[in-house]
Amino acid sequence: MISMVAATGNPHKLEEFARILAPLGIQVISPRELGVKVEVEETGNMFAENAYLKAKAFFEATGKPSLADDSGLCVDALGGRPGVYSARYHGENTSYAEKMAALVAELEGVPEERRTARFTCSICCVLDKDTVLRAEGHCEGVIGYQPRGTNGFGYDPILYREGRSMAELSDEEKDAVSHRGKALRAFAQLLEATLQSRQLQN
Ligand code: ITT
Repeated sequence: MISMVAATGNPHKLEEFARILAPLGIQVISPRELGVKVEVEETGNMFAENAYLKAKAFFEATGKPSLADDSGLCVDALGGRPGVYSARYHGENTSYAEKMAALVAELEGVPEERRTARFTCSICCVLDKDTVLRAEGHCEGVIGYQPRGTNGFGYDPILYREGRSMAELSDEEKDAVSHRGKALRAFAQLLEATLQSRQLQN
């Protein structure tokens, strides 16, 4: 078991990290457990850039391997918006009910076949001062006409796949198809290969 700091202030991401990574032999430690509070300005305009900024900041604050996630919802009919600005879409302090209503309003009149969208998750791990590992995952769907479901978080109720919103899936069902599930499983493989090749070198 290797442990890493979850470089996030989002409790839902923390929960998903723990749920997905524990069976893969990676234990996540919350910043709160370590008593650290790190504010990171997300100045990048790409998911990977912001994930790196967060992982680096937590690594510098704790000296421990740090694992960050930058994610968002990219809507094709909006040229990929809100994308990296998903958390700030329609104002930083608006509720997700308001953000989803604004999104549905922006897509008024757009037919189902052009409502395609995806969640993207970019994972970045600063393992030590010389090693940065990255992975990405996507989850394809369509923007519905109204939010549905109470599981998950954020934009889950508005992204539909096969007639069900992401918020209507159980935790296990979400993790099996989600952007975060895919990115974290790819990351776990990369980490294992990295640690194995180090052992061979020593
Ligand atoms: P940290 O930066 O502290 O990790 P954050 O919530 O600010 O937390 P981001 O900047 O990466 O995270 O913003 C992610 C946005 O994408 C935010 O609006 C989320 O609600 C949304 N999002 C990400 N993953 C999601 C998921 O699995 N389901 C629904 N919405 C998701």
